[in-house]
Parts: sequence; C-alpha cells; structure tokens
Amino acid sequence: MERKTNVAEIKRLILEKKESADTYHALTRFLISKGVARSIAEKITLDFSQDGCELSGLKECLVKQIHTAGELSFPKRLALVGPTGVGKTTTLLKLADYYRRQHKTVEIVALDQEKCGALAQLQRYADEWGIALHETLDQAQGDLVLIDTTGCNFYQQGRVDQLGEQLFAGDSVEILLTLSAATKDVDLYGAIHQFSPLQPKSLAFTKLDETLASGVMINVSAKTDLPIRYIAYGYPLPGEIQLADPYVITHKILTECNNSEFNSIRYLTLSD
Ligand SMILES: Nc1nc2c(ncn2[C@@H]2O[C@H](COP(=O)(O)OP(=O)(O)OP(=O)(O)O)[C@@H](O)[C@H]2O)c(=O)[nH]1
Ligand SMILES: [Mg+2]
Repeated sequence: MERKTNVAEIKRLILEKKESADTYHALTRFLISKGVARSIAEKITLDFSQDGCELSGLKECLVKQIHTAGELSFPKRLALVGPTGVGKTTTLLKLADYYRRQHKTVEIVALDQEKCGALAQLQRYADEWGIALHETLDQAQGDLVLIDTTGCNFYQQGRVDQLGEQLFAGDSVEILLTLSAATKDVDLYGAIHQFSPLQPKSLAFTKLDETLASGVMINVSAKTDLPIRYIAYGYPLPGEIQLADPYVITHKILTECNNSEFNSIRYLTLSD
C-alpha cells in the first residue's frame, strides 16, 4: 500500500534525526504531491540536505526558487491578458478595489466587447466605487488604468497578435499575464510562450483556492523569467488579492491542504 507522507511526517523524521534516504524521499514526494515538478523537488531536497536538514531551513530552500515582481510603479496602464476563464475580469476588479483603498486614482477600460455581460459587470462595480469606465484606451487616465481584455485561446493562430494590435495602438501599456494556478504545467508554459510576443512584465496567479497543487508556481518561477506580481483567490468579490511574497507562497505550499482528505486525493497522483 502507498505510504502516505505529509509535512508532519517530514517534521517527525527530521526531529528524530533520521537524516536518511527516508527523510529525503518523504520530502521529495511531499513536494511532488503539492505540484512541484520532480526535478525541482529533488533540487530543493538536495539543497535542504546540504543545509544540514534543519527544519527552519526548509522554507528558505523553497523561497529561493520563487521570483516575485514587487509593487507596481505609478502611473501605470496595466492590461490583464491571459487564457479564457482564468479570472482576468475578476482579478481586475480585485485590483481596482485593492488600489482604490490605497487612495490611488483608478480607471477601468473594458476592451472585452465579446463576452456577454463583461461590460455590465465592470459597470456595476465602477458605479459602486465611483470610478470611471471607458470602452477605449484613449480617454483613460489616473494613477492606475486597468484594462480588461478578451480571453484568448493562445494555441489558436493569430489570437495573440490580434490582442497585441488592440493594446499597443495607443500609449504604452504594461502586460500582466494572468494565469490560473489550477492549470497543468504544460499549459502554463504554453501560455507564457504563446503570450511572449506581448512582452508581459509579470504574472498574476488566480484560483489558488481551487487547487491542491499550488507548487506549480515554483515550477513557473524556476523555469521561466517571469516574476509573480499578484496571487488571488476566492470568490465572490472582493475575494482576496495580495502582492506576491515568496514567504507567503512557500507557507501556502507547505502548510495548506494537508488534512487527511486532501492528502488522500493528492496522493492518487503519486500512486501507479
Ligand atoms: N474560486 C475562484 N474563482 C474565481 C477566481 N477568480 C475568478 N473566479 C471565477 O472564475 C470564473 C471566470 O472568471 P472571470 O473573471 O470571468 O474570468 P476571465 O478570465 O475574465 O474570463 P473570460 O473573460 O471569459 O476569458 C468566474 O466564475 C469567477 O467567479 C478565484 O481566484 N477563485
Ligand atoms: Mg473576462
């Protein structure tokens, strides 16, 4: 029968000073079960063992792998682009609320004219918060102009170029590539590759509440150059949005979803 490992077991092994294959194996398997790619999990485990297997050092071994972007500079025109349904519009509204609470002047541009109801949703919150909503880029101004874009099937020829033409017609716009943490690694890399002509500066990860494998964020950080700027979770609005912090992400990976029910689900991915 598959032996179940979790962070409690790893702690026990370390505290018993079992600096043996058992501890390394348990840690590697635990990280893989959290969505961390095998090669990266093994690297973290090696790093951990070279640091003397101190439990306090484990966090640092993960933190080192996560690249974050820090706060935006203002004024900024920020377009949320990404695959369909990942939470671009929702995250835009979370950001509008987050920054208006910090007394930034925020305006919204609704470029998604395709999705039924998208404009009405934005209008509702713009009215509630008393912020301007535009349907084109040229009129928008303020500390932060947030631009909602149409979801893009990035594997479909021409879709990303079309979006680029729409976004780069006017003043300079910074691209925030928005991705769901509940997406397979290969499609996360696919999105990063396919959207690269738009030269995104940073990433927002959404739907952290809808995955047991938030370790994919480590994979993306380790394998691509794009730093993570925001993490978002929860619905309905206001939900939760935070500037990405490697310690917070590490804490989530190590400690969340470790109860027995979630462990049984996650460990299905490890059993043959
Ligand atoms: N649980 C959870 N649901 C979310 C989150 N963000 C968005 N959603 C939900 O995901 C669905 C899609 O969200 P949207 O914000 O419309 O996504 P989008 O990327 O704008 O979608 P398109 O414009 O159609 O490409 C909605 O049902 C949202 O409520 C999140 O962080 N957690
Ligand atoms: Mg949308």
